[in-house]
Amino acid sequence: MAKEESVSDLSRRKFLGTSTMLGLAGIGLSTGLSACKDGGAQAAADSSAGAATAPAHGAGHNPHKLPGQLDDYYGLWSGGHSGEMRVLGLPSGREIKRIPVFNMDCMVGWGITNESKAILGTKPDGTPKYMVGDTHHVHASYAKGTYDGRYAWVNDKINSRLARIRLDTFECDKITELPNVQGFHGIFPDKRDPVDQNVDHTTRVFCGSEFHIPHPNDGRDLESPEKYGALFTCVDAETMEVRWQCKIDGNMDLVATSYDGKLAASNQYNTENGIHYEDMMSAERDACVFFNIARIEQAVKDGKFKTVGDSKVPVVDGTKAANADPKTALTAYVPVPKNPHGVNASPDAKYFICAGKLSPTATVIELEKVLAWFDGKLDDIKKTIAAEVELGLGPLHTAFDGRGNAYTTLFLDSQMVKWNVAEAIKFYGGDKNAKYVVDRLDVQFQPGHTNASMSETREADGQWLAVGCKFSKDRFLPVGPLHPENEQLVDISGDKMIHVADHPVYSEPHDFIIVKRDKIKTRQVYNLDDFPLALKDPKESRVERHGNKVTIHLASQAPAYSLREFKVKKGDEVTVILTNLDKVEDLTHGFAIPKYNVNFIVNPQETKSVTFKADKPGIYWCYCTHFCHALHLEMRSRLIVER
Ligand code: K7E
Ligand code: CUA
Ligand code: CA
Repeated sequence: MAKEESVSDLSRRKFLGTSTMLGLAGIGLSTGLSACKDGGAQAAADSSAGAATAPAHGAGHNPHKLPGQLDDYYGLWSGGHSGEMRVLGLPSGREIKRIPVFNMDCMVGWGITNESKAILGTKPDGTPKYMVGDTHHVHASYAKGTYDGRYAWVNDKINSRLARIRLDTFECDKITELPNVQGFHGIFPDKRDPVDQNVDHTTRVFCGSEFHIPHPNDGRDLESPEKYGALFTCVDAETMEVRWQCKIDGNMDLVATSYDGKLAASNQYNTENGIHYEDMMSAERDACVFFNIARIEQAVKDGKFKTVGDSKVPVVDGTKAANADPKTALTAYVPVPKNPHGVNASPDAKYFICAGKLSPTATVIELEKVLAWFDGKLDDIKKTIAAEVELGLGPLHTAFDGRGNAYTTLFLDSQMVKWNVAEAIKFYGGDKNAKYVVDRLDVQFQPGHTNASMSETREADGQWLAVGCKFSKDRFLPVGPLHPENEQLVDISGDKMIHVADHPVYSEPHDFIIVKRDKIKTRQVYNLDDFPLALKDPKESRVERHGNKVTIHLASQAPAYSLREFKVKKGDEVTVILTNLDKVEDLTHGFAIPKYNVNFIVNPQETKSVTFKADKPGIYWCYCTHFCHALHLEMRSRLIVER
């Protein structure tokens, strides 16, 4: 820490004189989280070298980090249809890591090594089952209402898969394909066990599905809407096995969970259960569906379920018609304006906020009242609505600052609106003097998701807001027809929102979370014992043959592989098992074989393997792809394939 302090002291002195040179419009006057001051006029004068849009409301906190200075937050970002997840440092916006998940990555060897293929799943010929993915929502595991740094999860909308990322290594360790659903979109982990209230950490992950499909989807019932359905899926957070599914009316968009663990919620559209585009938008209101998790699990225990097709997963009936009696209902349908999009739980644990999308409103639903309805103590489900207020055009997603304010993206208005939830409730209750809109900020352009630092936890700290703008237009150097998205950073520590930075990102992040850095403890070197195939001593390096199956046991130690050459015969099935015996942090080696589609890295004390058919006789220099040593370029072995 001492090192960092001195860097930031240095920054305080230096920044006063160099703010314009840094080209960071209007943010030069204050440094660090503790030094915010209202420098509006001075900032405007200093911003001649800055961006086209100067901050509207003064200086704001400085998001810039000096060389060697660490960020304050991890940003866990979805990578959209790149299929990956990304890690940014915030507030600087520096990209620290890309985590291959549903995509192939020839740097890491994801989709190439046997270990990654085992996670991805393979076809009978050994190739990955799917090669594409579309990640939207990243959420992390909880304990005591805040992040516990164990896992993050991300969905694949294309192939309905849920992936888990270990937050000690920032690598994907499990992928589960959900049965009988399509358009798996919203996900959210529970925040404590809904059944055993003594367990105060994440136990399950809930998954909504957007597209109706026939049950089973085997070509039989193509045009009969009554055979179609959408299933809400519960996955075990530890085993990653699917525990149960719940059939509901309509399509599910985003998912949120309550802090008491009892309820999950999903915004629903297409109440009409239409299977053609035009049939999906006739009803005036859709719903936010609440799932009573304990009751669903009891129904599963009691055998009150069906199964669909070949799947053995229990499917309970959560449709509206089957759940009219609150005392036994598994689900509650709270009516909201039609085609809602995001649903977010407020950090005070009291409210769920549904963004209207087609309606210019947000609906505030009170958790206590929903629980009261399930207990039969509320005669009308509509009484769960604490407020429904107008915000602007195209509300999509909402973040919180922990001080009672919500921040909602207005896609069509290209704006962030900051509004006060308590005032909105007063206004809705008839107090027309209640001013619930606190501030508006134009963003560039058309925001989808937004999130604030620690916003989805009891520790929402109201420091930073990131806005995922879908269009960057002319905000960055032109690079041809494809534009980057624009992640904008906003200082929300004061009354006014202050836009402080733009960051181009490769298409196309959706949701992200901003996690205080001390919540995450990484391991920087692997443990050799965690890998059954590890070669513990370079002296054990060898070539083993069983029929035409050949296994190469190999180690890397800078700057050499333990075998200088290895011989196989044409037609052999060759498995190379490579252990990186270097123990030093940041000493990664690579292993590439020309013409054989092999490339992957091994981190310190890690073991990985690849299997390929030696179908091309000749000499192939296997070489280290990852710069590791002054003799990195010399680090190679000769693969000899005899004819
Ligand atoms: Cu609004 Cu997939 Cu969360 Cu995109 S979704 S923005
Ligand atoms: Cu080993 Cu480069
Ligand atoms: Ca775009």
